[in-house]
Amino acid sequence: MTVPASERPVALTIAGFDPSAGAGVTADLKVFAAHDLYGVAAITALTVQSTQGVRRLHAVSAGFLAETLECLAEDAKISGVKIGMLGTAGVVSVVSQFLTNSGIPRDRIVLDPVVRSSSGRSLLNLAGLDLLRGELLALVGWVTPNLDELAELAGCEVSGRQSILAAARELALAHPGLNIVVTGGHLDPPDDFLLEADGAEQWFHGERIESRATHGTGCTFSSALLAQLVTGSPPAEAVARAKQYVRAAMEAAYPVGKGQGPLNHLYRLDGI
Ligand code: PXL
Repeated sequence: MTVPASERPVALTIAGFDPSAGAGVTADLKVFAAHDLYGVAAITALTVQSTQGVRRLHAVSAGFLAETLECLAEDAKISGVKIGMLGTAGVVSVVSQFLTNSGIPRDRIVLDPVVRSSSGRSLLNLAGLDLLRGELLALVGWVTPNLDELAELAGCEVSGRQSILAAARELALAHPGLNIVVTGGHLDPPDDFLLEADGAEQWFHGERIESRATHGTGCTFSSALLAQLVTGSPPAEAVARAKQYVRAAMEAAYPVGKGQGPLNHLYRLDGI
């Protein structure tokens, strides 16, 4: 589906910068471009990293982020927001304030509750996690935790399918209006679970792909989900299509670097 350029919605990513461009804002902007959206970005933190892992973090000041968000919002109509790595409580607080005043419909705000990089580095401090749970979660319409992140959000152990159901239901009870997608990349098979705000539950079957291109799959899924929501897909269809996109981008990946390589977010441009 091609959206005429004159009608192209603007989507905002609020996330960290990964210089290897597999995760964070750079990945998100590629995902938005692949879905005919115009992407804008507010950076929460700089990282020093490659496909081999995160070496160092540098948080952007809360004031600088607040100015960036204000500057973007007073210029263009923002049709949807994806939120990724936040780093500190100050940043979480700025994002909460921005969402409260933005007028952007809650069902077009997707939070990927990034706690740790796949290489094990902490990307959100404890005070930040507390504020994410206590404040930010109530302002977003969608959250896309993996198993570890679901355990952090619900405050219980999550390992198998039954515990995913229990933790997601617990989280939903505490947050009316929240749609929850648990991404099951670490399950076998890698199925995802959707608990919609109206209580509807559905598993989405996934098949394991043997690939070294796994860097930024969470970022890619959440921004593809937002792109689907902005372009009008209903909840279950948005999840199914975002999952399909991640799979296709992983299957079309080409080698970059010595570690976990990026997905091929722009696979639809191949051969043009
Ligand atoms: O995949 C989590 C993630 C999100 N955002 C940034 C990251 C990472 C993982 O490394 O670097 C900027």
